[in-house]
Formats: sequence, structure tokens, C-alpha cells
Amino acid sequence: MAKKERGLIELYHADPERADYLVFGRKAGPDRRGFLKGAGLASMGAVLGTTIPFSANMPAGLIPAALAETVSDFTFDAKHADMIVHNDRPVNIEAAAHLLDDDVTPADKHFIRNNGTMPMPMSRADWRLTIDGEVEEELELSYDQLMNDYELVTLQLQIECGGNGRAGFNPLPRGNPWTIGAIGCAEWTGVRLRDVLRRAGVRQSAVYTGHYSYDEHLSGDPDRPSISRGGPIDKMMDPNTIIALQMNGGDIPIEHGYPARIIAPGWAGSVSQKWVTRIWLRDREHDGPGMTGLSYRVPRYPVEPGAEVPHEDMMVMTSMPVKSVITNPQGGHEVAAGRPFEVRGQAWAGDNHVVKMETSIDFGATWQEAELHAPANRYAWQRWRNTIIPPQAGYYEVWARGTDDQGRTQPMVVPGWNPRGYLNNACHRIHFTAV
Ligand SMILES: Nc1nc2c(c(=O)[nH]1)N[C@H]1C(S)=C(S)[C@@H](COP(=O)(O)O)O[C@H]1N2
Ligand SMILES: [Mo]
Repeated sequence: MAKKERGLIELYHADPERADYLVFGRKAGPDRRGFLKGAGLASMGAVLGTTIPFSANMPAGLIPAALAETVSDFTFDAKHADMIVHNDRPVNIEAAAHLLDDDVTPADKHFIRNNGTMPMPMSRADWRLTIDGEVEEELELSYDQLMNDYELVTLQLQIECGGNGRAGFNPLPRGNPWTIGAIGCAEWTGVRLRDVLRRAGVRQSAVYTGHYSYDEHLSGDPDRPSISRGGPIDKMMDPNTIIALQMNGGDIPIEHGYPARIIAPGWAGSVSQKWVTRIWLRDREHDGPGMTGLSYRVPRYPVEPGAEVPHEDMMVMTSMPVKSVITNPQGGHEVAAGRPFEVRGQAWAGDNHVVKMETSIDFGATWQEAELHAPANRYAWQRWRNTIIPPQAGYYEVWARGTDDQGRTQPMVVPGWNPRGYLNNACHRIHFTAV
């Protein structure tokens, strides 16, 4: 497990506020300490799949036995011990580089980025997805309808947080100091978003989507979305943009969006709304939380590190840049001088393909081309490997760099600073000693 949390019952004794937060996904207000009511009761009922007739008698802090057994979902037991926890409120966890060695990322090694609460899992039977706005006919779809009435696709898709690599920027912008592990490439099964949008009938006026979900803002204000981003209609109509219903052949774990989420691969992960309940087609760029100001935007021109950039000079990010990670060896190891060993990793390039991978062990003076595999499908990351022979004893670094099909190569130094620290695709490196 990535970080030990106390059991919920134990927690209710020690810290009832936090326990309430975990159960209800919100802070217990003063009016909630006496009896359960309102949204807390409703969400509890939704999870139980029925109402609680004697709810008026329920003291706050008493967890229905049925729930007490399931709340362990809220601990991070589900994550690998080597995952790096940046925050538990909201939950933000990244993978150590060596955990990204699988071609298909298992759920326990997939990063988690929450902006708001970790919601109680909504019952699949009650979950609905609304498609509205600039459509001919509003749709309200159940999980079973999506599963049965639309063509299912199974794709390996990379999701990368827009701020992956933020820790490399100086001065350090606010936000999670992700190193390199806010990326994953799991196998997702779902329906193409465009098939659903076409069924609703996309109006000429539709230019953008706005996404909503059932997780909540950390303030506990039910009218404030935790995040509500969207994307231009072309990206949302791309055949690789999906409403995912399964992850790695099973239910999507709660932390990754149960029962359904959007995946708009290759773009900042925030476009891929988890726990999605509504897709609003809009006649203008969406303006929900996460769309405006400095959020997921970069300056239109290069700026000095630390600069204050006027909001009107910021533009919405699109594709993520070419990037790669060394997943094996882990670094810090000893090898025999003059003897070959293998380095390997993954590479990806947002909307583009990686066409070349190279490694250097002389601080970038010379580069050796690596073996590079084709992606399993578009938007899957690509396996690369190379053989390294340290010529003599001493300290070395392996640097790895990818080049995309537009001829763009990863920089060795940190690229353009921006106020929120997005798009850092500097080379990943590890060190080793030859003896
Ligand atoms: N509903 C909802 N969807 C969300 C978020 C969120 O906080 N709430 N975070 C977004 C961000 S910023 C990222 S990077 C991805 C991360 O997906 P993951 O947690 O499954 O790795 O989810 C996106 N979808
Ligand atoms: Mo993100």
C-alpha cells in the first residue's frame, strides 16, 4: 500500500471530522454533527441502493454496517508500496519511474490526480450520463446502454497530467511537484465519444465540450465542481477519445473514475473527466473550473522564469509534448566496466508518434540510437531499449531522449517556464557506477 490510513471505525473514534469526510466526501458541518441529513444521507442511500427509513435516528458518525465493510476503498491499499504520495487531500499519488516498466500499466501503478474529493462509488445501476447543450436530442444514458448499444473498443491509452515534471521548474510553480510518474498507459474498454455525440446529433454550433462529474469540491460546496474541463469538438470526435467503462478488463477502480470516465488521450489528463455524469456541448470554449486564468494554459510567448503573465496572454494547452522515461534499471546501481547491460523504458508524444529514441552516457556529447517499438495502437506509449557498455570504471549517467514525427526532440534542460509549471519534457536520467 502506498500510505497507511487507519481503518474507518478506528478513525471515527480518533478523528470524526476526517472520517465523515471520507464517508461523505465533505466536511461535516455543525448541523451534521447531530443527525445525518441532506446530501450526506442521499449519497449514503445511493451507495446502499435504498433509502434509510430510520435515518432520523442515526447519530452522525455511525456508519451503516453495509458501508463499514466497503470503505476500505478509500485507503491507498490499492497502490503499490513504491508509489509516491504528494497529498492525501485531495489524493495525489505518482509512480516511481521503475514502476512504469509494464507495457500496460496495472491499476496499482497508475498515478492518481484528484482535484476534489475521492467520492463514494456511485451505484452503477443509478449512474447516468447526460449529453446536452448544442445537440439535436438530449440523451440520458445508463451504463448498460453504453455497454450494449454502442460498439466497444479496447485501447491502450496514455494519460499524463499536464503538470507532470513540474518539480523541475525553477521557481517552482504552485501545484503538485510531480517528478516523472504522473503518467500511465492502461488498457481501457469503452465506447467512442463520437458515437454517442452523433446519436445525440451534434449541432453546427457545437465547438467545445464541458465535463461534469460526481466528485465534489474540497470546500464541501455541492454547487462547486472540483474541476470541469472540456475540449474542442475535433478532439472529442477523434475515434480515440472514449467514454471508458472498464480498466484493464475489469471495473474502473473508484480512484480512476468508477463507473465511467472520459479519456482524451495525449492531452493534459484533466480533459479526461473521471466519474463523469454530464457532457455539455457548447457554442464557445468551456469556462468551468480548470479552464480559465492560468489553469492548463501556457503563455503565448516565452517568458522569464517567475514572470507574472497577464491572463489574456495565456492560451489553452493542447497536445502534450514528446517525452520518455527510463524504467529499468532503477539507477544508483553498480555494473562491471566494459560489460554490456540493458536500459529500457517507455516513450510517448501526445497526439504524435515517437520516431526515434536515443541514449547518452557522456552527458549528451554523443547519442546511441535505441530500439523503438511501434505503439500497440495510436496513443499507447512505446517501448524502447538499448545496450550500454561503460568503457571504464567511474560515475555515469544515462540520459534518454525521444524525437517525435514532427522532428521535435526532448530538451536536456528544462523547457519554457510557465506560471503553473506545465509541459516539462526534459530528458529523464539515471546514474550508475561502473567498477
Ligand atoms: N472528476 C474529476 N476528473 C478528473 C480529475 C478530478 O479531479 N476530478 N482530475 C483530472 C486530472 S488533473 C488528471 S491528470 C486525470 C488523472 O487521472 P487518474 O487519476 O486516473 O490518473 O484525471 C482528470 N480527471
Ligand atoms: Mo492533471
